Amino acid sequence: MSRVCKMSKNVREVFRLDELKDDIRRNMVALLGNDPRSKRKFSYYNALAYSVRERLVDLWMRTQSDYYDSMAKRVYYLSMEFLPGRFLMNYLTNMGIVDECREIVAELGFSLEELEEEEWDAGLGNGGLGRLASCYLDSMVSQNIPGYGYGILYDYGIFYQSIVNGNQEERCDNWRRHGCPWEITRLDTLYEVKFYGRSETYYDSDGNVRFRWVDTENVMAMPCDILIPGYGCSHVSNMRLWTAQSSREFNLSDFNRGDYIGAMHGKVMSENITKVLYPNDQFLQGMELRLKQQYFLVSATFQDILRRYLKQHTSLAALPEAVAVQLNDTHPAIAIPELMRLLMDVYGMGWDVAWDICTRTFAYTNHTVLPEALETWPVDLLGRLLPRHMQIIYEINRRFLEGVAATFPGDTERLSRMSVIQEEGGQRVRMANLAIVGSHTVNGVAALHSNILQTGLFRDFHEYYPRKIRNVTNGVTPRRWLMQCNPALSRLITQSIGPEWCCNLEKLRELVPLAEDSAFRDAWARAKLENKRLLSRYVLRKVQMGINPNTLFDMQFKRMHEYKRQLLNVMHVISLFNRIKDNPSADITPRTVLFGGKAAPGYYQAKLIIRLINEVARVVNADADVAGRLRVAFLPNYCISQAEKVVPAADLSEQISTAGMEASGTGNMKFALNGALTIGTLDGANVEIMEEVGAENIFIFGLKAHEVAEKRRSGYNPREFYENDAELRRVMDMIGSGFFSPDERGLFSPVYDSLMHHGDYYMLMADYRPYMEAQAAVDALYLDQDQWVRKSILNAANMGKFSSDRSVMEYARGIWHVEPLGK
Ligand code: NBY
Repeated sequence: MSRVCKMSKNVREVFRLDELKDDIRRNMVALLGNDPRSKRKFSYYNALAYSVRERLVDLWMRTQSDYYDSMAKRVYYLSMEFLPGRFLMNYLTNMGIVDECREIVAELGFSLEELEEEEWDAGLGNGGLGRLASCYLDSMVSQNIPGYGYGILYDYGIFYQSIVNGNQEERCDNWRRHGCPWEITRLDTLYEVKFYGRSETYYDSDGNVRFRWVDTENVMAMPCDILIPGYGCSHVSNMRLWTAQSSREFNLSDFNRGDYIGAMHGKVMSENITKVLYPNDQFLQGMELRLKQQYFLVSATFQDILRRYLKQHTSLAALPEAVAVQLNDTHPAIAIPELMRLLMDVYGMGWDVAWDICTRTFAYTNHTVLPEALETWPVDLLGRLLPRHMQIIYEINRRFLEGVAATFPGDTERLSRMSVIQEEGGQRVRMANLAIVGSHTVNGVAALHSNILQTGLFRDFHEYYPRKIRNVTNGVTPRRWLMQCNPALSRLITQSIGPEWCCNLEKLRELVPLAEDSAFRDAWARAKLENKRLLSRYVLRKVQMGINPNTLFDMQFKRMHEYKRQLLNVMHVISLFNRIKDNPSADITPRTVLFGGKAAPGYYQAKLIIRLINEVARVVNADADVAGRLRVAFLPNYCISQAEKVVPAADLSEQISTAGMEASGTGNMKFALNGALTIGTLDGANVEIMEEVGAENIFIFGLKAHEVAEKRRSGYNPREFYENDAELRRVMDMIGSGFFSPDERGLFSPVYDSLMHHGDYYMLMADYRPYMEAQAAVDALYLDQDQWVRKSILNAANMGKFSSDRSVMEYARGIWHVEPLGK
């Protein structure tokens, strides 16, 4: 904190703000080849971006030599996904120069906001898992934890979603088409990544049997760095993203046979590895290209890690003292056999020494218990692409099962459950089992989820390794998710309790007494209203629909998935519609219900629910009786920059997943931090949010995780709810009979059938009535604005725990065993 404060005092000097305007003009000419007299916003955005970036390069190099000189233990956060969103405002915020920059940009004839809008989101992830990785990078560097993010520079990020006739359509996200000023490409650093070939045995000079991986097809990995400035910029780190380049000697034999085009084809194909992000969340598609992407990340990253390590060490024996590797889910778990291969085949170690180093280096974070999301790879596929790794995995498993068998003699069922190789239905490698066996620590992402891991999904492992599976509750960075996205509320908070909250979110507790101060409540309500006005303008621009900022803004923004139950929300909307139609003069709380979220392109049911939302919106918004009381909209292309507009404007945050299925959720944290009240189930981190804000300040409803499990065991009958609840029956019949799809009556039958005929796996029918009652309590409270605003303040005030600074420090102390540098 002291360095932060010092920096902000002389920020003009440190960042040479007096020269910024000239630098922008200079970069317009020198870097972009543009005439500075042109008024193109995009050129000015770029020139500003380069001028901001160049101010950080020095600090970055200084940070790196700090790490080097102190021989600090480094943390490597390996993730197939990062969702940083836009960089410009994040850099300015963390540099503490937003206001200064606004003035300078104004002198050039622009508003900072309009230049901000010129930037494309870096959408290199699907959802929560990728965004968490980006929040953690911000928190690591802000707290002087020496860490790096390692990932893939996809040419095409998460698809751009548009809505055409109510349906989701996907367009490719060519986010770097116009260049990306934040990237620092290392054209001179290339690592070779091998695929295919075979594992060969030979004898070394001492007569020992050794293995080498030969006849491979090679692809080159080139790094591209994006700087990650910490808050106050006392440290600047980077994420290193890999891009695939064909190797020059690719398919030499084809060249030699004179097949020039054939050889070129191979070169071009090899560059496909980093072309596109797989757009699935919570679902595994066992594609060879995906496994190639995973190994590509892992192989290039470990060459880089070992190169850096060996600059300062002569032996790899001390690797776990100098390096901590966090696996963001199992997607990079092939790193475990890869490190074994490097230690044994390249550096000549024996198995036991190598295994000890390996298991002291890795830790694994699990983000899901959904069976369809647990990675398994066919042994055939893995063995063909990575033959030496397959051998090593078999050996890891053989030794592991020997240990289990010794502890639980005769328990063959247990052995087959715990085996890294799944035998039934064709041999497959269970990546979660591999990750648990090869890591020293495994963590879930919220208390409830970690508990489910210990007692459910990973129960056998918890019995075998009683201290391995732990919890680290997720968090979000208050820099982006309050300070940057919500200037109105941030200003008010800083005026009232000072600026320290953004690096010490627990400080928000000082707002608690202010909830009783009516002048403060008025100011709070004004800030929220201002945000709602801004969002209304955005909605008008995006979907040509006017919404009234004085209505209750009810929001559900997240990936579309049946377990997240957007459909339950729709069922509430339809019920409200019916109530208004039945009694047009009824006194009801006016609501605007907004949805946003992408469906995986192959997920039929999720796409149908998007269509349903849009058809319900069409009917509701066109109805004269309903006008002014209920409006519904689906905002296309939910992404980080849209979230920054949506989150600050929410009154009500919908967190209504089937209990036991949402590992944590992080949207729930962002909304509450910005003063939204939560309506939710006791799932994921909602449980802890309730503990923090108090049961009286949150709307909890529905089955609990253990009740869901019991109902599944004892036989759940959704029809019972249909038969006993007339209002529910009417809603279901409207969906099933084509009320919302008059031109295609059977359109929504699959939605109806999933609840009525296919067992309602996510138990919407059971939770409908409790949800309706919780929503009625929301309506009643909203009519009492004074009480509502009080609770809104208390929500934000009690969110200190959910800062990613806290999460990262828990990882640092409990898992990585690193201390902040210079403290
Ligand atoms: O990770 C999410 C969880 O659903 C959420 O509850 C949690 O808060 C968040 C951060 O811990 N998981 C998630 O976002 N998962 C993915 O995006 C994802 C992406 C790809 C694949 C699987 C899951 N994949 O198999 O390719």
